[in-house]
Amino acid sequence: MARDIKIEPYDGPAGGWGSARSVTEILTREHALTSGPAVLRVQNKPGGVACVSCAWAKPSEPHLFEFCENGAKATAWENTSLRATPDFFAKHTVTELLGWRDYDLEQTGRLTAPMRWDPATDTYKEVSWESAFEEIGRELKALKADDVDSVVFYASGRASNESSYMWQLLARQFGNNNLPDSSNMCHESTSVALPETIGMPVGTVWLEDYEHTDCILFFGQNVGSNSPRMLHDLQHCSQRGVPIITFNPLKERGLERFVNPQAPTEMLTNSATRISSQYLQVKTGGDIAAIMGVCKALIEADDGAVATGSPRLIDVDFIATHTHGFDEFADSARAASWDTIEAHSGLQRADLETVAATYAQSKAAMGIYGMGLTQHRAGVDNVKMLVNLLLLRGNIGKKGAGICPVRGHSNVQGQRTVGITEKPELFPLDKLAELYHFEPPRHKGLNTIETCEGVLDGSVKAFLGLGGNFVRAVPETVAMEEAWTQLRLTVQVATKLNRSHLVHGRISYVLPCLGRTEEDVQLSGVQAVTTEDSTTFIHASYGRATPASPTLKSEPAIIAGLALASLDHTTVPWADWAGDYRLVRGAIEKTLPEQFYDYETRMRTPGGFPRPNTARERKWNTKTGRANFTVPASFKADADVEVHAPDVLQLMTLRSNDQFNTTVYGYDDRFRGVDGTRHVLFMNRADISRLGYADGETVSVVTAVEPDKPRKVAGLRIVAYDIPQGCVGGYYPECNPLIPLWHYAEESFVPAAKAIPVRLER
Ligand SMILES: Nc1nc2c(c(=O)[nH]1)N[C@H]1C(S)=C(S)[C@@H](COP(=O)(O)OP(=O)(O)OC[C@H]3O[C@@H](n4cnc5c(=O)[nH]c(N)nc54)[C@H](O)[C@@H]3O)O[C@H]1N2
Ligand SMILES: Nc1nc2c(c(=O)[nH]1)N[C@H]1C(S)=C(S)[C@@H](COP(=O)(O)OP(=O)(O)OC[C@H]3O[C@@H](n4cnc5c(=O)[nH]c(N)nc54)[C@H](O)[C@@H]3O)O[C@H]1N2
Ligand SMILES: [Mo]
Repeated sequence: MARDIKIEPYDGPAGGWGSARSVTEILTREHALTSGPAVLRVQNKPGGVACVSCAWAKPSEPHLFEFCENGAKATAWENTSLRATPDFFAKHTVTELLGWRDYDLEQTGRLTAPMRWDPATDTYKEVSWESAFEEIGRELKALKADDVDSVVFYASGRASNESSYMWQLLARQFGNNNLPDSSNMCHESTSVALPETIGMPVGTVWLEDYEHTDCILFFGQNVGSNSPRMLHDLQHCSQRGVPIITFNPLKERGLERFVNPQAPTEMLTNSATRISSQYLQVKTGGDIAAIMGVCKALIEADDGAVATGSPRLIDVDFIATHTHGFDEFADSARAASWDTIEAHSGLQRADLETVAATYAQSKAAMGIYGMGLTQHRAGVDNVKMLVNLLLLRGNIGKKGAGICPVRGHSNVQGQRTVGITEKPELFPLDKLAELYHFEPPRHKGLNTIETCEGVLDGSVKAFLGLGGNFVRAVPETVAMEEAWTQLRLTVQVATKLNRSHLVHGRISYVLPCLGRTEEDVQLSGVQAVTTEDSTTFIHASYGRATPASPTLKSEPAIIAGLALASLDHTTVPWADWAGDYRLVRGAIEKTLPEQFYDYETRMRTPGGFPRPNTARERKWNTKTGRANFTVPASFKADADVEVHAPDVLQLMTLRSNDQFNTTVYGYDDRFRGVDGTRHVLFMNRADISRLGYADGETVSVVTAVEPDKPRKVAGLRIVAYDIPQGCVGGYYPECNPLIPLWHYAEESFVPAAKAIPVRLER
């Protein structure tokens, strides 16, 4: 469907009538007007479906409609009545489909039958489940005999705890820890930074803390598009007069103002609530400097208080009792020059001092963040720097305070909890040995970057994906796609067709599965699954919709089929588990009793049950036994790859309001005023004229490092935008060909998707 391109500033709020209209539009387009609303009524409610979109908390006392515009889109996307049947695949060769846009591929609808790529006709052809399992099993056995580490078991963060537990066990019984997951491209910087500093890999904020906080520091997360239900919590805070201080290069509408589409008076009077009280358009990669500025202002004001005998501005008791490394950190803040801070952050000293003054008056502050902090070369230091700021005033382990990483996929956090990790030390392998009588592999597995490297150098020979769209989500698209076709085996468990199914290996299967919104009936009856949200609460989810096709299998059934076909000796009752997920939960409970005791009962608690969280209790599982202040290696998150040339700009790759990761729902990024295209480059007016371009002109963007390796995206239209000078923005995944594979966060291996040095070309 060709659409006119319209680019004009959007002056409406987040939410409001625009959001209500958008929900109706997608239900209509997906032909889901009959099935969609029934699911939406129970979405995120006790006894209902946990939304398949973001991981934001599900309250124990839900709103009448506990879903947002984008949650509704995700539901409609899954409950579409469109179908990609074997007939469809008979009519289109894979080579032809490779020319289609991401949007058009998924718009073909739900996959209905297991399929194998047929080299003779270059099409996907329907096969029986039995023959699929049989051949995949045979291949996996052969690969194992050759090199057990040549097979990768990727998981995208949507799969339930039950599927994920089975998936990790499949990999480990196969013989490796090659369990990369979408988290490797996402919040892995959090999972590295928080254990070192506060001794927990996850955030410490619970939903109830939003009722008690009196200061919010908000970094690099686009709440209006990516976790819109959180706007309700922010709105309540704002209405209570809580300052919300935002650091973001872009003025994201959801962080400016919001009309609750579920509040009739707000809708009728169009009365929006302001969200941010202070908005700082930090340069991309400038957060370490910005936070250092706030810390410096606070510490120096506190030094002044000491000198005059006034009340202290930092929490001296907390620092003395609970932390380590304060003196060194404080000295580094005192030594930092305002010139450097201003240059790297792009912010003014006076504004950062205002932030410090507001923060100094608060009793319970929280730090919230997303990909704007994690997806940088120094993504780990970014997160650690936010911890420093919170520790200065004792804001961890206090009601209304804490650190709140906003997770991405709806169960990405739960997957890690139940064992999807390439780091063997993070999971009780001894327990697995004891429960299932096998020797689990103890050597480190491959993460996402290492998997890509392995595909490029030929050491990875087979890729099994539990959901996701790996090839499209990773950096270095061109080289990756080329190498991908050399894989001996690719197996993708999926709900809809995507590019990773088309850039396939020599033997290739696409195995269609039920989605979480669908009713899942197995031998023992209707099944529930569980997921963990961003605030560490775990809840049950019950699918409601009629499955898209009777041929679909559930993820647990597919994993059981793969396991039985590929493992020679296994004491795991795979088939029983697939027939009754209570048995899987029982197994999870036995593996992790402290977290999952009484699982079957507690999962029904309205709002879910929390995992134990030591940092919340001010018990520090760190090397020092305390919460650690740390000194950042550099003030700029991507300093080591900076290219100092006047025509080089820092590109951040972003999500629109009309996509879920690589799934493109449509071409309307309403809040940013872009309709009808995703091929845009947001650019500061001064940069446009300084470099001799014009608003609306079409350009190519090339990566400004390694000129011998041309990385280029053509056909981007310049959109003059309110963005700091020197920074430009484009959409993910279209801009992924520009990211070198080695451009990742050093400790966490998260691709640095938010600061890529680029140049424009005509
Ligand atoms: N509807 C919808 N919901 C989603 C998703 C989706 O695609 N669509 N994706 C899900 C997933 S997997 C994830 S991980 C999350 C992602 O949700 P976000 O964390 O919001 O991710 P992005 O859209 O990449 O946006 C990052 C934000 O950081 C800002 N930013 C960029 N660079 C910097 C920087 O250097 N510093 C600061 N302070 N800010 C910066 C950008 O302007 C943008 O507002 O959302 C989840 N929810
Ligand atoms: N440049 C750039 N790159 C990025 C990012 C960025 O901000 N910029 N963000 C990164 C982040 S945060 C993430 S999380 C990754 C996302 O990477 P992935 O998680 O790999 O990608 P998704 O787009 O979420 O995967 C979508 C596909 O999942 C399948 N699917 C949907 N629902 C189900 C289900 O219930 N079961 C199964 N089996 N399959 C299902 C569908 O076939 C769909 O096509 O991308 C990363 N890549
Ligand atoms: Mo993510």
